[in-house]
This record gives sequence, C-alpha cells and structure tokens, in this order.
Amino acid sequence: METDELAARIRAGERRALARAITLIESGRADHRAQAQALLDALAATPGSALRIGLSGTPGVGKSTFVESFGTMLTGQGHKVAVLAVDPSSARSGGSILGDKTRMERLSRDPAAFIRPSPSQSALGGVARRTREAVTLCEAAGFDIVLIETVGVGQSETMVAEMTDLFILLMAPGGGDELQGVKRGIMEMADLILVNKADGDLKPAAERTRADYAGALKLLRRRPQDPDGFPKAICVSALQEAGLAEAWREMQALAAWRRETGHFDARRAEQARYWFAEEVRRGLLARLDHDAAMRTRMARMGDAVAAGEIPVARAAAEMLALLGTAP
Ligand SMILES: Nc1nc2c(ncn2[C@@H]2O[C@H](COP(=O)(O)OP(=O)(O)OP(=O)(O)O)[C@@H](O)[C@H]2O)c(=O)[nH]1
Ligand SMILES: [Mg+2]
Repeated sequence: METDELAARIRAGERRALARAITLIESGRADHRAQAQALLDALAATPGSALRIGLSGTPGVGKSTFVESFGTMLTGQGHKVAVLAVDPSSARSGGSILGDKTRMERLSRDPAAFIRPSPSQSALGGVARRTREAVTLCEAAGFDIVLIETVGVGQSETMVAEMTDLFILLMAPGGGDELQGVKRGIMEMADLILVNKADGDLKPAAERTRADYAGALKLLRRRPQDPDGFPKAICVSALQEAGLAEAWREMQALAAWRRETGHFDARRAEQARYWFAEEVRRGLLARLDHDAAMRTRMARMGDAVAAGEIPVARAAAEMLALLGTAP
C-alpha cells in the first residue's frame, strides 16, 4: 500500500490500517524504516491532540485490570482510547504485559478502543522509539486518550514519563514498610498515585497505604508543573470499578491546569528535545556497533591502545573524528 493511502486510512480511523502501520514502525528492515519515516512525515501535517497517560506499577498490582475498567469507563463517556505498552522484559518472558487479553476482555472487543501489545524486543531504546511513534499514529487515527502501560523495570518508567502528559503510579496496599521499596526517583515522576485493590479485606490497608504515600509526596520537592494539592494519592479498586471516576476527574483537573498555565505545552516541547537528542545518540552508537568498517577500526585502535602504541585520549579523538563528531 502506498504511504499516502495508508496515511489517509489512518486519518479515517481505520483500525486495520493503524495496526498495519504500527507493524511497519516495529520492523527492523531498512526499507520498512524508510516507509515508516515517510508515513510519519505524511501524518505530521495533521497532529492529533490526545491526552497521553503513562501507567506504571509492579507485576500483579492490577495494571491490566485497571486498564480494562478505566478504559471501558472512558469509552462509555464517548472517548476513543488507545492502549500501548513499553515492556523491556517481553522478549525474555516470551509474552507481553498486554498478552493477558482475558483481563481486558471488554476493552479488546470495544470498537472505541485499540490495544497494542509491546513488541517483543529487548532493547528498551528501540521499544521506546516505536511506542512514541505508535502514539503519533494513534493520535492521527482519532484516539483522544492514549494509555501507555509499563511494568516497573529499569529505565522503562523514565521512558514512559518522557512520552506522556500525566504519569500514574499504581500501587498495592501493604503492611506499612512498602514505602521503602519505592524508589525515590519513581515517586518524583508521579503525578497521581493510585492505591489499587481498595476493596474487601484490603480496604483498611489500602487507606493506610494511601495516607503513607500522601505524606511521602508532601516531603518531595515542590514541582513547578503542579497546582496545589498535587501530586495526589487516592484509593481505587480496578476490580470493583470504584474510585475510577474520581481518578479521571483528578487527571483532567491536573491536565487542564497545566494547559492553562503553559506547563502542558512546555513539557511536550521538552520531550521533543529529549527524544531528538536521544535519537542522535542512538544513531551514533548504532554506527559504532553495526557499521562493519567502524567495528574493524575500533578493534584495531583498541589493539594499538592495549599495546601502548597510542595514548587513549588520542585514539578516542581519532575515532570520533572518523564519526564526524570531533569536538
Ligand atoms: N481485590 C482486587 N484484586 C485486584 C484488583 N485489581 C487487580 N486485582 C487482581 O490482581 C491480580 C493481578 O492483576 P493484573 O491486572 O493482572 O495485574 P498486572 O499489574 O497487569 O500484572 P502484570 O501484567 O503481571 O504486570 C489479578 O488476580 C487481579 O484479579 C482490585 O482492584 N482488587
Ligand atoms: Mg498485566
């Protein structure tokens, strides 16, 4: 299919065209890459305006259940919801975090929703780039809310926070010492903490956990992108569909405030800058790692350095000059 036709079909909201385009951007083939680039260029003229929401949480905390009930609530309100995943471990586990479609039975059959599992690829940088491009495609296809799910592994949370407008942390009720287990850096990224499973026997523990997180959030350095009272911690039950409307109200209030105060657009601009620099860096590294001539030169230069024939700094400067990046 021609790029223009594919672009037109995506703009018309055709899900099969969207799925096909995402497959194209996930491909490692050079000709596919060129096509994907052309497609993204073609769609850049009609930028979408989706609210991008990042969702993270440890395995078993209830992410899939939450996406199912929260997503279904949103489509019930007339929204079009796309769900994407950043899962650096999917290659290892052989599946994807969205593979459990049984937990998203309603949403996966919902005509107003689009669910895309994480590509099975281990390089987080590659997954992140593809997810970011998939967001663009989903927006062009008319989805006004894009949920990006990630499991709390390594840098994946940072990546997702760098491509979303709101970052939500899903937590489980605990016995009081779970706060220690949460890395400070992750707390600092959160716009909203949702303590899930606030139902049945777990309800009192969930409320205590919520209070603990609320207290911890207050101790963090105040961020310019937050109005009074944010970041917030609230209780939800994804299973019983409780607290979801409140969670959505808080997300909307925060997004509206950021839009009014310019923080929303400023953040998007910052993210564009971040990913641009990241792509250039990745491109340079790819040349070092995959360009056969460069690899040979690296090996030879390495030998020369090891033999004491050339000082480290001079050898490095020569390599960088070859890459066209000499200072
Ligand atoms: N009681 C209760 N259980 C829940 C709730 N949400 C999820 N669960 C249960 O918690 C378990 C894990 O839920 P998932 O939605 O698969 O969790 P996940 O975070 O997607 O897990 P991974 O995909 O493994 O990372 C399941 O048995 C769910 O039924 C909730 O609100 N209340
Ligand atoms: Mg899951």
